[in-house]
Amino acid sequence: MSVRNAEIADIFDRMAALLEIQGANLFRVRAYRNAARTVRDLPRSVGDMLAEEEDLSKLPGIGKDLASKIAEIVDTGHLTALEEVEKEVPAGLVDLTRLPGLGPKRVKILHEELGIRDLAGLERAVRKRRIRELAGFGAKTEQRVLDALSRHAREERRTKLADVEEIASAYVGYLRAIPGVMEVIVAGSYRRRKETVGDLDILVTCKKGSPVMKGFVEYDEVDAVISRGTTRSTVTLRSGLQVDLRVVAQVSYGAALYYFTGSKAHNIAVRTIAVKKKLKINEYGVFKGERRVAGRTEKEVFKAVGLRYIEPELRENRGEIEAAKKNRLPRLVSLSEIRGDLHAHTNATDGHHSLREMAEGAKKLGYAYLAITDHSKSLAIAHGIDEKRLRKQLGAIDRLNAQLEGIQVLKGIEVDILGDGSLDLSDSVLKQLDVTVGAIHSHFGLSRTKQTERIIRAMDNPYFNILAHPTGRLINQRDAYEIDMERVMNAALERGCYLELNGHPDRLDLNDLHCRMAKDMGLKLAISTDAHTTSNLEHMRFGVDQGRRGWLEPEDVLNTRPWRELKKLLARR
Ligand code: DGT
Ligand code: CA
Ligand code: CA
Repeated sequence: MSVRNAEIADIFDRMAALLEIQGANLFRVRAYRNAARTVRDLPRSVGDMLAEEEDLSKLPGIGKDLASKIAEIVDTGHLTALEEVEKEVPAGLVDLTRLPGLGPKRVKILHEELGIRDLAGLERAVRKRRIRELAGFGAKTEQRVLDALSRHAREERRTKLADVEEIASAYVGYLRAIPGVMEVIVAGSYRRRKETVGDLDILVTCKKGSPVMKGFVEYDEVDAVISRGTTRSTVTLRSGLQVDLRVVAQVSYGAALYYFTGSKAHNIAVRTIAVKKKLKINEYGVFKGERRVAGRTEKEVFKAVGLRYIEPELRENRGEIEAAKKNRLPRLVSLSEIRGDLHAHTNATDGHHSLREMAEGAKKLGYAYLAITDHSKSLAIAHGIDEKRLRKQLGAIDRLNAQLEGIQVLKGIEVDILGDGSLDLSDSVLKQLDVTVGAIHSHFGLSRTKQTERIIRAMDNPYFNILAHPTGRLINQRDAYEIDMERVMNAALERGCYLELNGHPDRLDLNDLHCRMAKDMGLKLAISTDAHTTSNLEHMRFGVDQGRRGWLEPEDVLNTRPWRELKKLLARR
């Protein structure tokens, strides 16, 4: 049984959280967190690296001790050190620390004062109104905890797209190797590239007598078989993800793919069109009376109902059907059109790799430019840079650019937007940059009006270019702060500023609807990765997927342009 990098990272994150609740040395806590991030971001499986006898202690943030802990997890599936800590601190408390407003210190108080051990215990305490009695908590905190708990209940069962992707590609690879199997494809929300996925819907075509169903339910990662039939089975995996498999005939492949890609709302709307044309459409094909007129390919299906082909990302019944009828579908942006990345960190702040390594990583992706945008000084936790260190970095960029070929490193910063909307660095240094990315990392709790005005004030600064991760949400982890998005976008338009679509799979911020809103308002977006490692640069594709869900065309995206054009767009009037 192979242990995935994400599982190892989760174990380290759990360890860090429990140690933190315990009040352990912060240095130790940090070490586990950093190791978790390193492992999670590795482009290769740690299991494979160990099998090839690679020295893991050479990885950033991983010493001998952590390397041997990784080896233990790969060998045994668990970590003794974690089990030791779990004897002292209830494991269920980790879930509590993930709720907004509850840090490790507060969780420790909840445990010590009220004997709470897990989410269920927390919920009971909230209902009995016992949280408000605690020193430093109050009725407002209690309400926030209650809100967080109900949100948690709703979101719990949806998994982030990037996590699902790792699981899905392994499963698909395994199914493809079963004798007699022909096509294997994942449909559903996964194919529509939705930011989170409820369950996986895999379609298979195969030769007669192929043992694909048997293979499907006997996969190593399967935890439970929910149902098993000849054409349809459902399992749950160790990760908790549910997977449906459907075996379909080759003549129905396109129709089944179309049907199970959904969305349901899209399907229902198209069925109405079919009915008007006296056609019946289902997962087996498009039928005129008893006769199948289409079904082998998706293109055929669209043609039969009189529509242009609609990309999966658009199939949400958000106007795509009318657009297809009128031949006005957007020509969606694609990854190959991205020419650079406008948000990336180095080890000068909280990134893992050097300036040169990041530049070379971007070059490998075929980019023409990469903006280095490290954190600014007030973000002390990330070792943010002040004017002096930034000037030093600018010199280093000049020297690097003189040496590198085929890639230009742009001078940038991810400058903190302070509580009052001013920027964390002086204009005299911002003036020297190619691009200023501004971001909020504090005062998340301001009112909608105050937060909106704070951001607009930041855009008033003549050197401000791009608002990074505009809502601050972390998927399944932290809600967006409140802002009036339309006002922010209008303010950006008026000032010649832009918004970012952050492609980190935990953020995907803006969401699809906000991207669409920007497009409709004529506001261009930067699709950026916010990379903290060279392999993070590859998150661009998640950003592009999200942008496609928001109907973005190449012209709507800043970084589809060569630098000489982009430069003009960034120059504020
Ligand atoms: P998810 O799993 O919640 O992220 O979202 P989906 O879209 O993958 O939904 P799922 O797994 O329930 O179903 C897969 C697809 O099957 C869905 O996108 C469209 C199709 N489908 C499911 N139920 C219905 C239905 O009642 N009517 C129609 N027309 N299509 C359906
Ligand atoms: Ca699904
Ligand atoms: Ca399903």
